[in-house]
Amino acid sequence: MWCGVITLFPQMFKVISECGVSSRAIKEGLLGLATWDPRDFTTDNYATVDDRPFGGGPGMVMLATPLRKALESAKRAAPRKPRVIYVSPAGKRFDASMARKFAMNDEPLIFIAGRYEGIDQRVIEHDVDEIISIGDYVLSGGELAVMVIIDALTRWIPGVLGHEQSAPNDAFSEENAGLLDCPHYTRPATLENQSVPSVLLSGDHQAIKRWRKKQSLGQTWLNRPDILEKLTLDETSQALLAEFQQEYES
Ligand code: 9WO
Repeated sequence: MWCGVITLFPQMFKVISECGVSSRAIKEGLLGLATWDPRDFTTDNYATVDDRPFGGGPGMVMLATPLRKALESAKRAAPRKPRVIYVSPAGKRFDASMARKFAMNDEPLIFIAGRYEGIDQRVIEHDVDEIISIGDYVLSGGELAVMVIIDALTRWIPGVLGHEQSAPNDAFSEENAGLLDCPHYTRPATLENQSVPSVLLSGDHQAIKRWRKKQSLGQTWLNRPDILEKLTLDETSQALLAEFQQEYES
């Protein structure tokens, strides 16, 4: 999987290139990550990347030409024809299925992270293939949204996570039928008289699997009923949820 990012703050991407799962994926050659700074593609003495908006109004707009030159350079570096993605609150909402699709398709991606009030609309209309949002709020720049997307899709790249099943067991994964994750515990078994559910210490893998599914159903019912409403539960899951609800309400 290869990702390029057009950004005025390439140093921000050290967070994913030097830390955590994405850093290991890069080291293992499972993820390629490179950044292009539009400032490096300016020709004036001030390295100008923005200008006042036509029609007036507050703030500045990112100039198209440095963006396009940076984008052309990134496209030349991509292993194959890339998909160009602009991140904005106006985009299609990013979710686990999109993350999985990007990772499984292995299509090179080039992200454009905007700053100021945004980028010249002609770049969006003529150079961008897809607009993606990570939520209904405005950040100070697109970089954090790009990092969220890259981190989430990296977990789906085959071989990245130690236990091949980890990503499918993530919350919102299809294998978990889009349910929230179950609670997790680790040593010590007793912590300031707070214990671990005994089933997790039993060694009974069937009972543990049943408990985890029941907890995922219950946590989704409690915290994200909107997700549960969209799901069609089989009889086993319906019975497990009823059992959780009965215990919760007793
Ligand atoms: C801001 C905005 C606000 C409401 C509706 C649409 C919008 N688009 C943008 C926009 O493109 N802003 C630029 C990129 C400039 C300001 C920083 N940018 C940004 C992207 N802030 N927040 C995002 C973002 C990206 C993805 N998901 C959520 C927020």
